[in-house]
Amino acid sequence: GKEKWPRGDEKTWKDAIRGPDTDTTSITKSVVNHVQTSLARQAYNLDTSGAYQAAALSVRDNLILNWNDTQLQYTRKAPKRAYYLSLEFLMGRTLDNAMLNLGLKDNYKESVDKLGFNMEDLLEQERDAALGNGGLGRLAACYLDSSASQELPVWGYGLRYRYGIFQQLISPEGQQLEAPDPWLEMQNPWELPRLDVNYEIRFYGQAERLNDGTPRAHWTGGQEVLAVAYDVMIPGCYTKSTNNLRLWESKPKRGFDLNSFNAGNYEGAVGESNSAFAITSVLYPNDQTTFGKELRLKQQYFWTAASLADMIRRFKNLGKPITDIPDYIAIQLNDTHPTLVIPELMRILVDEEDLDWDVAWKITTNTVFYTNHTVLPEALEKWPVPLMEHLLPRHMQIIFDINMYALSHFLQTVERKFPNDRDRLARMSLIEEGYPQQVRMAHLACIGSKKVNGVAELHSDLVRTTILKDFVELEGISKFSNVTNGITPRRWLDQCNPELSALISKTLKVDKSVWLKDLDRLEGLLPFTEDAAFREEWAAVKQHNKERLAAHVKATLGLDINTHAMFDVQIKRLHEYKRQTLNILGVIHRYITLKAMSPEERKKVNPRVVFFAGKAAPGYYIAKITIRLIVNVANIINVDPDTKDLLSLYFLPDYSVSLAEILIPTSDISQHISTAGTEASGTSNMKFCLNGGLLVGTVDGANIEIAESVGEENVFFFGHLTPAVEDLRHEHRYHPVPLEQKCPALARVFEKISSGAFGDAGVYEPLLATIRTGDYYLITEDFDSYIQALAMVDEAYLDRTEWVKKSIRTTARMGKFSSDRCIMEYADSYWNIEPCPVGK
Ligand code: NBY
Repeated sequence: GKEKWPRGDEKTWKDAIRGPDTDTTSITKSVVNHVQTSLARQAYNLDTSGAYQAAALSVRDNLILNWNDTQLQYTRKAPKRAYYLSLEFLMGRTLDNAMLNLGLKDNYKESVDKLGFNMEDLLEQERDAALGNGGLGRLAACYLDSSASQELPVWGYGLRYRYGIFQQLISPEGQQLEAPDPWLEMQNPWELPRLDVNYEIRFYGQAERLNDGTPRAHWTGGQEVLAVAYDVMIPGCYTKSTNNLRLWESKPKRGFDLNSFNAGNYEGAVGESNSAFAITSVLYPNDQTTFGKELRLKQQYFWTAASLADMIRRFKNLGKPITDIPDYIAIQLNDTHPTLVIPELMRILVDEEDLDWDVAWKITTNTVFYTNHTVLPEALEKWPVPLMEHLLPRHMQIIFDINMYALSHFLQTVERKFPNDRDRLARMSLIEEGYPQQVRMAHLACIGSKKVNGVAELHSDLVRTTILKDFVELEGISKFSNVTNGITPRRWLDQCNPELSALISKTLKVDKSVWLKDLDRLEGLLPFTEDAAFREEWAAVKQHNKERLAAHVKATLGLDINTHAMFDVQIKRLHEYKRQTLNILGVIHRYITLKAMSPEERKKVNPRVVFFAGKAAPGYYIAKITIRLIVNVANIINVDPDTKDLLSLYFLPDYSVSLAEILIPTSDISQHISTAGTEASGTSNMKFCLNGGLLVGTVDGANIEIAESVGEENVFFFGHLTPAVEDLRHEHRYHPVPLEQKCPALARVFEKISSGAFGDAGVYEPLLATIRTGDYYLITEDFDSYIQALAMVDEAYLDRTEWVKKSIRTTARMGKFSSDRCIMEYADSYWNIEPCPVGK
């Protein structure tokens, strides 16, 4: 119906209401207005940082107007909404992305230009929002971009860490040093504090069952802290739809504890408030390992409780019966980190809404969905029962009750079907026996969810046949499915590789506003593989991107890079399962081989520049040694006159989303070489291929599906397959063969390292020892075939025409890996939500 104006004269309001700034003149006015008022600065002494701030505030105004319209539309239409719960959102920078999604980058560029600034310089002023570790956090960011672009009513919920992932420094000896990332030190124009949106969150205290014939309990006492909302606008691409990412900040419920203060206990009073601030102070920097720290569990509960309270408050505004929750809310768990929403929702429904246990359980299990991102045993979350009992006494009771009631039907069936199958019962329990007992979060997430998915076909199969096998037998296979990961082509092609984006639009004769949202259209490039002029343009773009990176490295590190070499890139978190070691050992092998060649032979060698970047978890000793080895090998080979023009090596410090945006478009080849069965999906593999880089990879994760899409002839596969891995590990353990016998080529590499060629050999010994004994990640098993695969890359690169064709075909066939496809799969087959476009 017609809107009612709250007060005053409708015409006065309408005349005064401002629309977005969409032409260069009004954009310029808005930027200058922000210089004068928001920044309180004079135009004549404006520096680049100020110009960035003013441009960002102007773009933000446009986002806010769209955000308001979108949220109003959601309130009016009351569609079912989905909430993406992730402890990590690795957003990177915002300004460029926002201008592109608004379709206003050219206008802003022109405006900034006329004001005497360079847009590229402005963009460089922005700090990355690095509230994540790696793939899991970046996936969440891509999914937000796609949700808004597809006009879906999806909000993200996370934490507003005062410090993001640590800044990585590399000492001259190759040591990784960690420094804090105070990303909020400068004003952050991309968040809106919502001090009025806040919830009280309880910890500790006592939980007492009422024992009045209901399952209710009272949870009282303990400590309460306040969760305060900060909203981040998420613009869709070429649409008004602008979604919300709500991040929670913790603070004390009342600044000081007046009692202790008056009693003269000033420190104690401040201490209490410090512990409240501590909850959202820092992102835990571990990927793939859990540490069982109390503060981490506090973060998880603080965030899930605040997010759920917020969802339920919004739901209650609809005036629907509480049992309708699954018709209006879908909650997606990004890994097990938010699993506490399951007992928290049960607590609200049972203790506060007074529902029967079974009714509450039905609501919960029709609302929650769980995505698993790993099958590595050390990465599966477990929390000690005593810790959980202490911090969250009521939730611990509920988890014990879920274990009893939810599993009981099945346990009886199991008992009948497999009498005395005690092992099975013990395997499936939410509680792992031991000292102490532990809560298995993946089991809780699984039985509390409507559907469970893995992130690539192979990984989803492994979830079904290994870690959750018993639950597949319990609940049927249809609950367990797959959504192969994807990436947003906005950031990972249009934004990071504008030249390629322009070439694609020109060639397809289709505006990017079309193909960026319908990525299968890239197939239209296929006929042009036979067009020599097009191939030249394609190759020229890659060359320019190499030069852009070289300029960046020169400016930041003072190093000169040979841009006429093949660029070979491995960028990801440092981890033994990702096998950066295999890569660096391969580089040393290449160096030894080159050194042994005559100058004549060397002339036939194709020059190669190898790039590494990535952070190691601060406590990950072996990964840090790997960095040391890479840096010290680089120090030797980059100055060896015999080889430096043919092989050079760089470890680029402080890997980030922004660095990835510069590196990915340069690559001829990139490495995704995990031990088969260990990399759930991988997503940078998709980014490289979308930008016309080819892969060297193992038959693992999404590499497999990429090869299916782009053609196996365009991927350099090597190594053992997943089914062989267990047997090989068994062999290593029980029938060890000396390295010299097993893999002579690798033995020579080890000798070189041990000879002190790369500095004190003792430093590397713990790393080499893991390979010599045990070799859990099968370096020795895959080394020879890895070297062969690299030789095939060299050979293929000699035929440059054919190589460029491969590159074009690869990009052309990457449509499947748009995160738009993923998000529509979640919307249709999981959440059951529909687009809710603005103004319709
Ligand atoms: O998730 C990654 C997977 O390794 C990768 O294969 C996949 O493509 C990507 C997206 O699905 N997992 C990942 O990044 N995990 C973490 O960063 C992570 C962070 C924290 C914890 C565990 C894992 N933790 O327990 O604290």
